[in-house]
Amino acid sequence: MKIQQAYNLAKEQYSEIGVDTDAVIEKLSKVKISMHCWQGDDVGGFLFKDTALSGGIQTTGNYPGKARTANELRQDLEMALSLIPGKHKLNLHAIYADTDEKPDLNEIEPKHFEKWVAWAKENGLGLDFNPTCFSHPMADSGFTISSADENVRNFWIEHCKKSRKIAEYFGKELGQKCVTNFWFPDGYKDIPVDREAPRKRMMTALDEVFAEKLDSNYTVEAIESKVFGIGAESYTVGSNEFCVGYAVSRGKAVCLDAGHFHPTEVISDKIPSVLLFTDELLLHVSRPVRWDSDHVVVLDDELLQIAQSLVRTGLIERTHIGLDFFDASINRIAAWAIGTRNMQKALLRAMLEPTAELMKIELEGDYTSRLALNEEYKSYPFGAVWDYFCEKMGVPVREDWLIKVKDYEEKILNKRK
Ligand code: RNT
Ligand code: ZN
Repeated sequence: MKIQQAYNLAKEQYSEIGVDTDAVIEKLSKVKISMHCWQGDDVGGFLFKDTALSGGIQTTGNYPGKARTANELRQDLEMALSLIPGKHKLNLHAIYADTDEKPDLNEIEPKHFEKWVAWAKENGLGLDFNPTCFSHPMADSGFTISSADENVRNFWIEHCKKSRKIAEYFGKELGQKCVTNFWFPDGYKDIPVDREAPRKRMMTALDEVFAEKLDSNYTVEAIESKVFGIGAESYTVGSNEFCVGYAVSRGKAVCLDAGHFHPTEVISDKIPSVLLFTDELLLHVSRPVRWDSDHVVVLDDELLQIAQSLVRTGLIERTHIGLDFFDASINRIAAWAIGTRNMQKALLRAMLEPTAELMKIELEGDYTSRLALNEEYKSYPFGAVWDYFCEKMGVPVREDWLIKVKDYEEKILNKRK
């Protein structure tokens, strides 16, 4: 009752600035977030049990209860999804194949992912996909698809080709586009002599990967840039310029990861530029703290600005919102719930803004009003709308979700020894 009353007051207040909260709620309920499976087990996967995480990314922490099998991961995902309003997508990496066979990465096939598809159908979820070009002996040199060694290069080309088939299978089975993200950790720890050759090799290799045309009703393919990784501090083959150039010239999408740029560069400002030159965009919403640390997404200024860039001019229609963080120092289900709910909260706040009015003021050059109003709108009662949205969607309101996570931790996670 209190939630309804608070909502009614908020609705009235927003209507005074021309915002229809019911319409906003309807719109928000349709936005799918692609939740990344790898928060559930610290980017381990199930194909190679004893391989360390490589590729210049790191999880730190040893919080108890990490999922050890695909069944456990699905159980945890169901728990997390029950705390998040709406129907979403799950983003799988190739190493999460769920099979008794032991295929290497260049041998994976749709059949190794059948259980995921069945589960996605049962739960009304979409699936996205990623080839896993790290945590494998063939990536030990620090190079994969751009390696100077033809054997290594071909292994990864084959893995990427196989991954495309799996993505197409997901798209067809689930009747919605599967977004496939191609990220390669390739780079040098120290200063290279030749900065061009690895990029040429990556370009040629990608052209081979993408040679077969796939039905765009079922898949969209993105390539993700990066500025540096641990152990590849001096040079990254798939730089921003490389990836944007490749995507624009080949009709692919770019994946912008919030942690893959210099610390004062923000992706909220890149979204509208990139989408002038590509049809679609993929985001890896993450939170870099001093480096690409992949902290859990919080409701900070940059998250709000990302949401504003998507909502204000309708770019959300051409953007796939994925999450990319992995924190092993806290309850992993809580991490999913916090990050995903925050992404939704940011979108809600952006949707609750009288954008047309603000744009008019800006065009008229009244920057005093622009600043004044933007600041005043920050304290409008968005929380009341969020609470009402959660209640309406049948998920816990406010911090009530935490009780459920604690309970699950005690009953399920703490028993995983
Ligand atoms: C690494 C990239 C990449 C990975 C995932 C696991 O820096 O952000 O997206 O985090 O593929
Ligand atoms: Zn990423």
